[in-house]
Amino acid sequence: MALVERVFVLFMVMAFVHVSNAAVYKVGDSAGWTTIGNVNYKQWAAIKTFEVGDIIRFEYNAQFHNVMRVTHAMYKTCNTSAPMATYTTGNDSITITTRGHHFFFCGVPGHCQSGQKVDINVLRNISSTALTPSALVTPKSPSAPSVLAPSPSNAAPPLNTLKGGFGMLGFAMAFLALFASGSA
Ligand SMILES: [Cu+2]
Repeated sequence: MALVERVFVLFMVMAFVHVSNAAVYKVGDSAGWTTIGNVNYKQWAAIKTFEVGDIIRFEYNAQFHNVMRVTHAMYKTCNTSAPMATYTTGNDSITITTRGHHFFFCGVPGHCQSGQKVDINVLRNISSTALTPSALVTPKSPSAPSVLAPSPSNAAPPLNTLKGGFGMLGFAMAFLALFASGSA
């Protein structure tokens, strides 16, 4: 029961954090937006879970690079003839406002072809990100501290106990609802 309760509380906390925190992602991390070092922007984007509201920041030397937002067809062929938007400041923050793919590349000749292109994909199914297997597996450790015996790693015992109480109340009500519907 304590385990289920912990998973429930963890899930609630994750769900809360999930909707309230817009993230800022610097494209290429420390390397930035460049053709130097063969930064794998596809790999960079693949390990991130982008959300609507997130900010994508392109940092680069504006003498040598720029940022163009383009269609999928233009992205695939590195076609710079008709970008949907062009950014040239060297420090461009773009807020993602819709789900789906957002294609960007550098419009300087040859740069897109050499890999300076990135696809920011905001998944259309929100629940797929909240229900990652790791979130359900992590609390199964046998050394997980009990709510009744807070360990030093338990940073806020009163809050934890309070949340545990709410979780217990929720389960009690769910059980009562099940019982009531079953006997009707
Ligand atoms: Cu470039």
